[in-house]
Formats: sequence, structure tokens, C-alpha cells
Amino acid sequence: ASPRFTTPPSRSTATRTEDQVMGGLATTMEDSQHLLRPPLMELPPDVDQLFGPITKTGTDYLPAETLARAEKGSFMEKIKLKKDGSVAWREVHELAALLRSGQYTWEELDLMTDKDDMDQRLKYAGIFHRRKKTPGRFMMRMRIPNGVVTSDQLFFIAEAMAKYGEDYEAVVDITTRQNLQLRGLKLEDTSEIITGLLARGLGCYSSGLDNVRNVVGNPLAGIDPLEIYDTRELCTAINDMITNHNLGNPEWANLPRKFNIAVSGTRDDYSHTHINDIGFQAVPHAASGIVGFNVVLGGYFSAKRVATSLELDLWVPPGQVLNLCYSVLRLFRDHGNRKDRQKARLLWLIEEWGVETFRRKLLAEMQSNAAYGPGAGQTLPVDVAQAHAAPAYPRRDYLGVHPQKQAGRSWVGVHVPVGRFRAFDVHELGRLAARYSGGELRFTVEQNVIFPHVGDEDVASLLADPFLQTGRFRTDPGPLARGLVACTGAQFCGVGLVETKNRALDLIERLEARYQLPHMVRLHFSGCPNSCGQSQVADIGLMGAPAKKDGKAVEGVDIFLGGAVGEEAQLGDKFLKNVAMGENDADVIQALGEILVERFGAVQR
Ligand code: SRM
Repeated sequence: ASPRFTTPPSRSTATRTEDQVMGGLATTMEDSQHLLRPPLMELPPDVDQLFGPITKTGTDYLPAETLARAEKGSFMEKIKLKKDGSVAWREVHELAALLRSGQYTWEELDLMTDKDDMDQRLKYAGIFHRRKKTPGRFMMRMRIPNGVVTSDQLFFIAEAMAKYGEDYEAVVDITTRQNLQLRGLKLEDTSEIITGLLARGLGCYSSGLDNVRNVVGNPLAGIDPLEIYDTRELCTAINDMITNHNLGNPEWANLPRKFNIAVSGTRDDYSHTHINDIGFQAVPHAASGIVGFNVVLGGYFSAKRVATSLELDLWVPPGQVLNLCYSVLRLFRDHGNRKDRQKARLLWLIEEWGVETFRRKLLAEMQSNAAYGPGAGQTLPVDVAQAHAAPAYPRRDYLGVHPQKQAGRSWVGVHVPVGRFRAFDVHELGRLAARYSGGELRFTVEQNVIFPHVGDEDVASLLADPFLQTGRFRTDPGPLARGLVACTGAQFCGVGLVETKNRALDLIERLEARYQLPHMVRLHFSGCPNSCGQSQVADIGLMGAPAKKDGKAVEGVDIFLGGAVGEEAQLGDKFLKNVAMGENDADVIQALGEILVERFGAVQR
């Protein structure tokens, strides 16, 4: 059961000229030549050569009993059994080629193809048709393990998006999984973007539908004086194992449901391990001193249920992290619920078996794992959970300028209002990263960016750069802005009940103008109960909900209070239900104002 490709395709040593890399856009790039011009992965020109013949599909990996359950399973099981990712990874290129050849218009192709191919299965390739809001336009969800990108990758994305000019739909969003989504794409362009990303070491396959999502790590990995474990290599290794180096891996092409993995490297838990299906919390082993991870499992949010992770009472060294992910995924794939999608996330399987039984089965699976296990006759090097350092550790805010563990270097955390960019912004980030941060930039789950490795002598000129002087991207945003997160919302998302991003910006601007706050308050806004904006981890969580005003159905929100992240993580509780937004959002401003005064020490200006 090994992946079809065990190593990535060979990388060419050929380099490109400056103009090819920059698309002709001038920039200063005396630093980080290697990151600006990494060797491109050499990709074969056509789909057959790129992917080879389909020798195995996701269905082939299902044991007979699982297959029988899938056959009687939910509508989505039928969609997956008919065709799964192994087909979609190729089909996206074939559909794009048909459009580019001029043989068919988009409208004709849309009529000719199965709607499930277009609207569901393409998500296996990370391509989401936004039929409800922007028909004929697609969103590409990338995979960025640990949220680390290079200037070269940013320039490529900027160029791909620049093609759409000032088009209202053409935006790039940082997601709540430390990732990017490119929006407003035409299907004919997606193939070239996918191969361009692959050539630069990034991908988008298996980022939607029943797949493992972007692997979240510590955005301060390798630079933070308080770091316990550098998460970067592990996140990339997990991603490569799951996606076959971003080329698609049929072994995981038929999971029962979506699946989230997060690796935390400091006590701040910037990765939010407690709300992921698998969370790795860095902690040294008491006896050996080896820094490994306590494992927590099953955390998730959904419209029907939200839950923090269960502690498995298991500690694994870094060398067993892949084994653990592989083994949990196998148990999940083969035994997870295929009938009821509301009961299909990992937590339900753990509850069905009980934590003890799940742990026992998992350890047996890990012991016998041919690909990543300890090997025949060897003991599995794991232990019971190790004690974390004493609590009362205040989670740090990473925005602004902070000294790194490397002498003479600082990281600069910059706030990105609701994580949204246009093509030009992405190019500018690449330019600044090339000039100041070793050609590297990081994304955070709060939808912000971090420039690492900035020489202390360069900090002032980075901060003085015109891009950071417009007032839009700030290192010192206001107390509500600095903790603001908003999901895509109804502007582009078909399931969003309310518009979130623009509204969130407007709400906090008005609240900051009206109230003085003694400290930051983390406010997260999700457009619907799926909680993609992680409303329950915030100090104040907003969640789109139906409401009534003067007997009429109007837009509204539920308001959550008391969420916390870090070592003392807890989920917020619903405090107010179905609050009508009111005219010009006045009612929700009123409710939030009262909460800020009563709970967070705000004073009316
Ligand atoms: Fe999400 C579905 C956007 C993070 C829980 N999510 C969706 C869809 C795909 C619905 C759709 O098809 O339109 C949204 C796409 C909208 C669009 O056009 O952008 C969507 N989710 C997002 C993003 C982009 C929100 C954001 O603005 O950052 C996040 C993408 C992360 C990524 O890079 O992969 C995003 N979604 C989350 C999170 C947060 C997280 O992962 O930490 C959650 C809660 C955590 C969890 O999954 O346990 C989340 N999204 C959901 C759910 C509920 C899952 C469930 O078990 O029921 C759905 C609906 C579903 O899967 O059936 C959903």
C-alpha cells in the first residue's frame, strides 16, 4: 500500500532569468537569490506523462467490508465510488485543455459534463466551482504546509491573479488553516496554475471534499526563542505522505469525511491543536529529554456539533509522527461512518470504540505499519502522555517586531485585514520578502503574515516601505483589528448566511471609534454554523444565523463568548441567539458594545 510515487519528480538545475521570475516587475533582490530562483521541478508536458496511467483508485484501497458500507452509504459515498480523486487530478487538466482549444465554450462544457464532476469531484483537485455566487468562476484552495511560502511562489501567484485585473472576484485570501485560496479563476487557467505551483514545490490537490486539509504548523517555527520544536519539516513530510508530494495519492482518495492535522511547536499553540482531528502538542519526554508530542484527537467544528480534542494519553517522538498520522488515517478510512455525514468525523469513531480501545487498535496499527512503523521485532518507541510545563503561560501576540532566537534578526508580524489580498498585494509581499526576510513569508491561522529573519538594521526601512505605510497592512493595528478573523462569508460562499469579511471590518472600525479598550479582544466571524472562522475559539465569536425583526426574517448572528486558545484552551459558549443585525448593523453593534463594556473593560470614548 505504498504511494504511487515514492519520490518527487526530478528537479531541473536550470535557472530562469530575473525577468522570467519577476514577470518583468522591477524589485530589489540582493538577498535570497536562492529563494528567488529555486530550481523548478521539471514537469512533463501532458497529463498522461505527468500522472501516468491510473493503476489504483481510492476505492481499490477500501477493504471489502468498508466498500460494502460505502455502497449503502450517503450521497457523497456514491459520488466518490463512481469516480474519486485519482480521476479528478487528471480531469481538471483535460477540461481546461478542452476550453483552451476553443472547441467548447464554458457554457457548452458545463452542459456536457456531469454536475457532480464540475461542482464536487473537482474539489479533489482543490478546484471549487462557485456556481451559486459566481457561476463559471472557480476558487483554488492551495496546500501550504506550515504556512511557509517564498518570494518566487508569491510572484507566481501574483502573476496568475494579475491576469484578471481589477475583476471584483479575483482575490487571494489567507485561510484559517494558514493557507491561501485564489478566487475568481476561469477553469481554462487552472491547469497552468496547478503545474506552475507544482514546479515551485506547492500544490492544491486533496484540499477539499473528503480529504486531509492543509497541515497547520507553528508560524514562528525556527525563529522563536521560546520554541520547543521546529514544526516545518514534519508538516511538509505529513503533507507529502498524504498527497504524494502534491501529485495526489489514491490511498487517501476515499476517506469518510474531511480531516484536519495540526502540529504545535510552542506553548502558545498557534496551530490550535485542540480543534483538529489530530493535534500534536510539543513536549519533552521526562526521562529521555527527547522533544516529542502529546497526541490529542477528534477536535472538530460542524453545524451540528463542536468538540475539543480528546487526550489519548500518548506521547510520540518526532520519528513516529508520520506513523501515527498514517495509522489514524487507516483506521478512519476503513472504519469511519459512511452513512451519516454528520457523524462521520474522527471523534465519532473514537467514541464508538471508546478511547481505550481506539488507543489499543492505533498502537497495534502503528506497530505493524510496513511503511512508517518501527520494523519487525522492534518496539514502538512511544509512551504515555508527558506532563506539560506548569500552566499559567500567557499566549503571546506575534504581530509587531520581535527578536528572534538568531542574534541580530527579528520577525515582523503584519496584520492583514480579514486576510484578503489583490494580486498587487501578493506581489508586494514577495518583493518585501525578497528584500528583507530571506525570500520567505509565513501565514498564520489568524489570517496574518510574518516576515522572518529581518536584520535588525533593516527593520526600520521595512516598516517605512510604502506598502506598509498605506495604513492598510499594519504592525500595530487597534485592539479589535489585531484579533479579527473572518471566513469567506456569503459574498462568495454558497452556504454563508451573512456577508462576513467587509462587514467585520466595518464593525470593528465603528466599535474602535466608539470604545477605548485596555487590551486586544479576539473577534472571529463565521458566516454560518460550520464555523470556518473558528468562532468558538475567540473571545467574542460571531456566527451567521437567521433572525427576525418586526416579524420579518432578517440577517442575524449568534454571539459566542469565552473561547480561549493556548494551553488553557476552551470553546466559547453561545451567549446570545439570533441577534438581528439591524439597520446598518446597528443592533449588533449595540450588543457588541455592551459586551465590550461589561466583559472586556471597554470605556465609551
Ligand atoms: Fe470550511 C465547508 C471555507 C476552514 C468547517 N468551508 C467550507 C466550504 C468549502 C463550503 C463550500 O463548499 O462553499 C467553504 C468554501 C467557501 C469559499 O468559497 O471560500 C469553506 N473553511 C473555509 C475557509 C476558506 C474559511 C476561511 O475564510 O478561512 C477555510 C479554509 C481552510 C483551508 O485552507 O483548508 C475553512 N472550515 C474551516 C475550519 C477551520 C479549521 O479547519 O481550523 C472549519 C472548522 C474545523 C473543522 O473542520 O473541524 C471548517 N467548512 C467546515 C465545515 C463543517 C465540517 C463538518 O464536519 O461538518 C464545512 C461543511 C462540510 O464540510 O460539510 C465547511
